[in-house]
Amino acid sequence: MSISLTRYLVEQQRAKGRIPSELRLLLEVVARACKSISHAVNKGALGDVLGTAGSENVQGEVQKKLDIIANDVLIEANEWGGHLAAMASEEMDSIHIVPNRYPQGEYLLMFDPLDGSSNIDVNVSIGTIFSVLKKVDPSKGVSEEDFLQPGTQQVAAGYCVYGPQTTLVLTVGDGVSMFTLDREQGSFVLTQENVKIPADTKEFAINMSNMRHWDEPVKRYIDECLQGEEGPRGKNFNMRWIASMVADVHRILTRGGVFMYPWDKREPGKPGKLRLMYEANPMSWLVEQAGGASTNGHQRILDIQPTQLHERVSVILGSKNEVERVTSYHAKA
Ligand code: P6P
Repeated sequence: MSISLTRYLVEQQRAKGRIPSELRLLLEVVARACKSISHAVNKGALGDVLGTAGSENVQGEVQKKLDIIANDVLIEANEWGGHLAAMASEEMDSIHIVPNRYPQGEYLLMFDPLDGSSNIDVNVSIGTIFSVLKKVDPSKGVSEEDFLQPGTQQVAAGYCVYGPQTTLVLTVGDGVSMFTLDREQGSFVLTQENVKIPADTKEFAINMSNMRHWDEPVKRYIDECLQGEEGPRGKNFNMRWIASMVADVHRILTRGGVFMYPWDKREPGKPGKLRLMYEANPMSWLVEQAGGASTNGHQRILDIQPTQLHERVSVILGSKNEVERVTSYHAKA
């Protein structure tokens, strides 16, 4: 008998006491928003959703129409429920405080509404990434400072990948579960529980075109992989790079691997390309909950104390033994 997301969350709340009803409501609202985003994404050229919106986001990136559609869907879906105090998004410069006409809750929701948007127009998997924190002091008004908590403070994290299947992947601190959208029922159905990433792998994911810009530890690691079984690793490696973090991480949660978007010399003042609060932190918690590891080359990503809402970070995550190897090369450098 299939278990719906709703039933799974009720059991997490009732049987395991892991999530209060307000958090359960939040997660169900986010899942419904992801269903709406999936519907818009699947329209493609049949809907007025492809191409650019003629604007830029806080990162200075050209916004796609679907970036804005997805952002609006998540804002509108979450404003009225009374479970949230505020939201933060890759697509918005500052936090969005729940308007006074609605009750405010104690949760903070951060998201990248549509990650991998360079893949939208070419029909390659993209996704929504989200992370949930609690307000530091419930008695005070919410501000941007409330969001600046390390990833270890997350109470829920997940993503929804819009690919051949639409799959929601979630953790509330009790392992990682996957839910596939049953379009006939219109509901997410539990399709995998207790996801585990193998500690070893033969597959790495990195944008090889940046090789000349990498730091020495990353060059050493990738060079050893490329030497294959004649080299120090004694085995051949395969490479994948989808340029949608959600799709690359989903592959790693499904069959192992290591994903790297390291610091490079192109913009030395930036610690990396990916954002800490709504990309690296949720993905790092999911990966750790599945037995993997995630560092910035020097420390556990979840331990990083954020100083800015949109700060970036270098990311090395996936199969534990590979992440520890890359991190050890940084320590020796
Ligand atoms: P590049 C998508 O824009 C993204 O933020 C991640 O999803 C992805 O892993 C990365 O950037 C791709 O970057 O430089 O390879 O296009």
